[in-house]
Amino acid sequence: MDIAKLEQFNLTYLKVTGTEDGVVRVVLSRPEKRNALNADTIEELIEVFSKLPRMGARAVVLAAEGDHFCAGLDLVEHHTEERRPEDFMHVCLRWHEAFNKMEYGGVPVIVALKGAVVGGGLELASSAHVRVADQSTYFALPEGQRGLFTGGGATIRVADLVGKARMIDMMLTGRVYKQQEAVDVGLCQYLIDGDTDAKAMELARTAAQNPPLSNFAICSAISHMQNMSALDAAYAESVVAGIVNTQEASRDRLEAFANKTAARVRPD
Ligand code: 1HE
Repeated sequence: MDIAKLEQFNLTYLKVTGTEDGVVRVVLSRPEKRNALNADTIEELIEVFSKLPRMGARAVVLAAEGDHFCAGLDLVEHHTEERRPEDFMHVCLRWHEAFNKMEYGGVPVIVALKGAVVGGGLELASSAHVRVADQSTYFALPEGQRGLFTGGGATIRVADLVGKARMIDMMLTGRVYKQQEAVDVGLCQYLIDGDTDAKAMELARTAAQNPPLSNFAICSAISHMQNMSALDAAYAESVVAGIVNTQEASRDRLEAFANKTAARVRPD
């Protein structure tokens, strides 16, 4: 991808930088407010995640400045704006737009977590394809305690990750998950001792080596198929596989396997 094109973004709450291998870093840059999501940040996420796939990004790392990944909805903005129900419904539609661009955009999004991943911050994290946590990371849905309800897709994505019963418990009681328990219930796929940013970059670079068409299918088709009946999903899978599995980019890889020069799948 052409890294220079990333300069076209005019951003206040995000920083976007590219690397030579097509991995783009998107960094939440409002640490003084614990990266709380105000309306402008959501607009910036929509802008960035709408354009990056068409700009040729091969993978994205979503990271954050400061000690906390994201404190969720900007509660102060929400309080000050005195929104009516229809106002907040429109706020939610913009959140959905941003997070759908991430989940269905066809480019792998790896999120580097730390500290609080709460409320809308967990909705944001659950829209990524891979979640990497460290020992400081904790997950919660404090909506019940705040007199709120999730509005950024948690009822779909967080329920998908942890199941309905756990999500309801998190919202009713403010239960916090962290460390190995967070992995065990499905909130993150990696728990590391070191820097989640470095691990997310490593995973993104690995994913970026797959043919873009394969990644497109992995990072959009699976999500779409989950929304379909089993019968329709099986049909859609055959159509996607028909296209992906006959692509030019897979020929060399298959030939390498056939002539025994390709790496084998080993346990370590
Ligand atoms: C904020 C926010 C925020 C911090 N909106 N400004 N989310 C929550 O219920 C989580 C609310 N936040 C917290 O519980 C804590 O701030 C943290 C555990 C994340 C971090 O604690 P700490 O001690 O490091 O920071 P702090 O002193 O609480 O906050 C530092 C500043 O960030 C302070 O601003 P300041 O101007 O007084 O310095 C805080 O006001 C500000 N800040 N979190 C606005 N969330 C689509 S519906 C989704 C519904 C939800 O997301 S509900 C969950 C909301």
